[in-house]
Parts: sequence; C-alpha cells; structure tokens
Amino acid sequence: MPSVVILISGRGSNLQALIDHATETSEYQIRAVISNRPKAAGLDLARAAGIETAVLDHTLFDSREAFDAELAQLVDGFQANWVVLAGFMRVLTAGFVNRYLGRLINIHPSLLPAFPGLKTHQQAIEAGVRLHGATVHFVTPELDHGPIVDQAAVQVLPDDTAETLAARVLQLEHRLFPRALAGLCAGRLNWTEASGSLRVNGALDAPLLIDISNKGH
Ligand code: NHR
Ligand code: GAR
Repeated sequence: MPSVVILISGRGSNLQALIDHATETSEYQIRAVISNRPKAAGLDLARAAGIETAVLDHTLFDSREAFDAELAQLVDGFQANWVVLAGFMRVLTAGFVNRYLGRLINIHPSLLPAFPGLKTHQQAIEAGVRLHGATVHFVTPELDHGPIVDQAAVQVLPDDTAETLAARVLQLEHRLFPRALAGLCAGRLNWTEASGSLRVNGALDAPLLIDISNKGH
C-alpha cells in the first residue's frame, strides 16, 4: 500500500479527512504526522487514530535551512512514498522541496493561480470573484506555483465574510484532498520535473463544485 507522511501546523481538519479516508479505503497508509508547532491540535487527532507523531519546533532553529535539513532527516526516517502538506504553514527551502519533487503535495485554500500566499479568503472577497475554492498542487520551490492536481469550487455569496467563505471552502477541502491523494497514490496522475507537464493515466473524476443553495456542507 502507498505510504504517506503528513506535515501540519494547526487544527488538523484536513488531516482528519485524510485519516478517515485511509481507514475507509486503505488506498494509502499514513506512516506519521509531523508538526512544526508543539501544540497543534492535529497531533491529538493523529494520536487518537494510533498514528505516530513527531514535533519539530521551528522556533528552535536559527535558519530555514537548518530547520528544513532536520525536517528532511525526520521525514526520510519514515520511508514514505508521499509527503503531504495539510495546513503546514512554513515556507520550505528549495533544498527540501527538490528532495521530494514529484511526491510532495499541498492543499491551498484558493483556486490557484489566483490568490497565492496567505489570507486567501479575504483576498477573494476583496477581488470580488464569484467563484473561490481550493487547489491540491505539487509543491515546487516557487510558493503556490506547482502543477495543479485537482480543484474544487464554491460560489461566493453576497453576504460572505472571510470566515463564512473559509468554512464553506474547508468542507470542500475535506472531500477534495483525500480524493486527490488517492488518485496520485493509484498512479492516475503523476508529474516529474523532466516531463514538465502532468501525465494523466485514464479518466479523472469531474472537479468538485458546490451549488449556491448549499451554504453549509
Ligand atoms: N514551500 C514551497 N517551497 N512551495 C510551496 O508551494 C509551499 C511551501 C510551503 C508551504 C503551503 C502554503 C499555502 O498553501 C506551502 C506551499 C505558508 C506560507 C507562509 O508565508 C505561505 C504559503 C503556504 C504556507 N508562511 C510563513 C513563513 O514565514 C509563516 C506563517 C505562519 O507561521 O503563520 O513561512 O498557502
Ligand atoms: C486549510 O484551509 C488549508 O487549506 C490551509 O489552512 C487550513 C488548515 O486547516 N492551508 C494554508 O493556508 C497553507 N498556507 P486544517 O489544519 O484544519 O486542515
């Protein structure tokens, strides 16, 4: 079974969705969950599921390079096929990213290439877009610019705040992320730096769209 290591920084609701999918389908196995924040709530979710956890506190390191070198040692120890960022909030150095190129993915809370970086829901409201969403992408050295694996869209409603919009996007992330990871694990889609573009093997699922009438889930 394909194996994954998941990197988190916080709440871990996407982590929980990935755990639930692994339990239900056995499409991949979660070897470990690593957090850069010792108090991340997601660590408790992993422990409750019987998954090994590790903490690497970035505040104890002098540089991004030093943190990333130690993080790579930790990740390598778990010998996983895939490295998954699920709400991981530290920008990674090119050295780290290139070590896992083609098997390192992230979920970003916008329809990339729109709104890279942080505060994406506020950015979406300020830009006045009518569609917003989430993107699973391969991580490359340039932040939020790697090849897109899959996306999900929600309609932006007239009375949306960054918070209400974030909550609706998050519901969709929980369906999008396990599905994208499982597709990658099954080899339905892959990317190498050499090929330059994504290679798709067989039919992919249609993108997820949420109807305007659906304000909640
Ligand atoms: N690293 C690389 N090289 N490339 C990407 O595409 C990455 C990455 C690391 C993380 C996730 C990303 C997102 O989905 C991600 C993609 C953190 C920041 C950030 O500015 C930006 C984007 C993402 C994650 N972090 C601050 C920093 O100084 C810290 C913010 C905080 O701790 O709250 O690293 O949006
Ligand atoms: C998610 O919305 C994820 O897309 C986003 O943070 C949230 C994490 O929630 N990621 C980023 O913004 C990366 N910069 P979670 O911890 O409950 O999964």
